[in-house]
Amino acid sequence: MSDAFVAIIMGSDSDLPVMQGTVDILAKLQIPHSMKIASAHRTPDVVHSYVAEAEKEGCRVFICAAGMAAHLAGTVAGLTTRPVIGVPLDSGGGMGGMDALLSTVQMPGGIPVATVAVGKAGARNAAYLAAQILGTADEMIAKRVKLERETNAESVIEKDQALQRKMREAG
Ligand code: RP5
Repeated sequence: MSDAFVAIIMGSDSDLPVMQGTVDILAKLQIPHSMKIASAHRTPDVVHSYVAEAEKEGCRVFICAAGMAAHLAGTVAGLTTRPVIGVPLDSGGGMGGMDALLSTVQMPGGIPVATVAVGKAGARNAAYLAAQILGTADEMIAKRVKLERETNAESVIEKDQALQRKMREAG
């Protein structure tokens, strides 16, 4: 799986700050990835050609992030049989991301988009989910995902220990 990578596509550069969370986790798990700005509405031809190109180059999972009428993940899902993870974003459309959530998740039967939570948590979970998908065929990735889970659990335990100490000190 040396050429295998995860392709991250986002509708706008305004999505980048949130999607940095995806990139950070993929990097931490040592999973090769690409980033592309392409819009289902503004540059549909680019989306079409990029999906074909990415597949040819070894893309195993697509992560698609968009806000408002977020049709990017659905469009990509219609163009590939690779797993597509959709990240709905709150892009200030005045609906708190509900617009993007419904646009991403409500796919017709036969063309699935694995939709994660709106915003930051979703961006992070998209990376973890992509890693778990790749981990079914790559033992090293699976091991790194397990280790990451353990590390995250330890950090919660440490936070609780700190809280308990603080409460004891406060009497
Ligand atoms: C969507 O519209 C993008 O994914 C972005 O979340 C939103 C707003 O885009 P900009 O107007 O900031 O470029 O297509």
